[in-house]
Amino acid sequence: MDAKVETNAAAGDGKPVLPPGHDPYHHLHDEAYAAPFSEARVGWRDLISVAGRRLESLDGTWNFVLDLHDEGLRQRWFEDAPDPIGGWTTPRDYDDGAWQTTTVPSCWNVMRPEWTYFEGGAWYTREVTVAPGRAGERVFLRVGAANYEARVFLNGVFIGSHRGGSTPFFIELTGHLAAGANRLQINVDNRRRPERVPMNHTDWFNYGGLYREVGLLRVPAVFIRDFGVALVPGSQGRRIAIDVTLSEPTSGTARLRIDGLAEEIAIPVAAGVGRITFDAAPELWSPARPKLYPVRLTFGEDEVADAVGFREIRVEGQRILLNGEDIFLRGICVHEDDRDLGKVSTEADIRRRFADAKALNANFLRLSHYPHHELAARIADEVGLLLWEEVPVYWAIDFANPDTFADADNQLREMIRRDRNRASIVIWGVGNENADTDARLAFMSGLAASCREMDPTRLVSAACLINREHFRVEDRLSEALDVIGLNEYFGWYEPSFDGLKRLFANSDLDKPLVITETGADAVAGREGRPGELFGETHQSDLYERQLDLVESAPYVRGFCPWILYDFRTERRQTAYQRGWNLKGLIAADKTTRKKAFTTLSERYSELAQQQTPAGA
Ligand code: GCB
Repeated sequence: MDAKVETNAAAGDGKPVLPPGHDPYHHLHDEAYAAPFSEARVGWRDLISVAGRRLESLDGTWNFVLDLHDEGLRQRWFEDAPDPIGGWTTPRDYDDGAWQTTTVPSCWNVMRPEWTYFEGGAWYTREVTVAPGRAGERVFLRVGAANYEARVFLNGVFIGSHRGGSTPFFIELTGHLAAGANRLQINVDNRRRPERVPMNHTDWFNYGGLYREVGLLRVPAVFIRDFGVALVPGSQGRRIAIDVTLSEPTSGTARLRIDGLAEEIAIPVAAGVGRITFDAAPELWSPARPKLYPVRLTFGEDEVADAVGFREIRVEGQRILLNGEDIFLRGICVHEDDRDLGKVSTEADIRRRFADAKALNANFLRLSHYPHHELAARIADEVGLLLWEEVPVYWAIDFANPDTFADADNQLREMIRRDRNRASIVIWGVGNENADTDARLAFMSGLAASCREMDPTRLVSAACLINREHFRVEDRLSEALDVIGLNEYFGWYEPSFDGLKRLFANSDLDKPLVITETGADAVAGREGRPGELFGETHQSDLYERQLDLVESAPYVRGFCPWILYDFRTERRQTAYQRGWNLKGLIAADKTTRKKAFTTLSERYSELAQQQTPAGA
């Protein structure tokens, strides 16, 4: 038990006495202990563009302990001085000097076999020494992602919290920093809860931890918080819009330079915001020619730099047009999951993902079911792949709960803010397989509206379900979408393909449809007879049948099956699966290709030949 005591010299005997009113047993009976640590919550408005900025890395070794009972919050561990145990006058229940260490970024589930299924709180502690900077400089902590809720403490004081397991957050440290060593503690809680996003039921593994990079960012007193550079929709690639948001409601002039396009463009800024459009004729970005332009933006003492591609994506009737040309999305879904690293994505892993997608002759990836590492879209920009990014509004979200909406909306806006300058991203996904209820319609239409408000340059979609009552593509949400995503598992969960024929025959769409999932489990190396479940033959045959049918429906403008690699999911426990979803075209070793990989790559090669140059 913790007794926060002070030595009261006046007491005369040198023994510690309790401060007035302090009850050392209080925390045993206080079930509202967590409430203060959900305050000071940061969100999408607090994000800062890191484009071209140098982050001082805090990755590497941290002290680490699991905290199943939230004792650290109940007993306020963070307030205790980090004295060695031998010098204590009252007992404590923690001793960060005695903990094991871990490496950030990482997931605790893959650190020790006995922690594989741990869901709860954990503490990360390290010293941070911040060298003095220029006068007026501000220092922010940036966490790339922490699943799911994070609370940050500096020098014994709670300074901010964040929820949402796959988007970055910033907390300002200026004013809390001491000269010399500072003690930084981050409490991360990955408990699944029915009212969170995702909720407690998902078909992927709930990894916990500080699993993306952590660093410090120094910026001047007034800095560029956010900026966007994109083609003006409908301008035929002839006009560019730039918008800038400063950290303060200051006025002045921001200056933009785009090498090879614009020498120096002045952007008047009033009350912290500015927006202009100007004529330009950039070479357009496409998967075939992923042209990027170096962009530099300055305001006062601050500068950001990026490499940006210009392209236009829109729908016209049942078609998807990239730079005005019809495109068929030859896709594949992918999770962030690694047998050894869990949810940690390294640059090498992302590049392998994209190299495998290119080997499939794909031009599109659905980054499911949550925002992936930001590097993914940067690399897709560079190598020429189109992306769908989505938020984990998955299955039975608590759609009637306004706080759940606030959480989902914040995650969506954080994703858009983080990635809106990436040409590769063409679709924002607002959900996956949610039942068509009134509450869900209001919730997800609200998310679609947020997408349009934040970013008028991209398409909005969601992976919908088949309407089984009318057996057709019919979902009230489609009104709010540009592209209808459809998950269907004919040939797997529903053995016959007749349903797919019926579905296509019954459906009459005025928008493009993308098959956002289909597939079958197959144990790598287990050939199986035709029709035999969990065999590679059946998986490969399913791809052939699906593509035959899909290609016959004119409004199907993309095929994005499930999934590139086998991935961990504890809800699958047959003799074949044992905690893994085996619908990958490649096994969990990320090397062994199943037969269906070749099948799809051949079919995509044929489709690519029919494609206009932009989508090739
Ligand atoms: C789905 C889900 C996806 C699952 C997949 C499956 O419809 O969207 O998250 O993993 O099916 O394998 O059943």
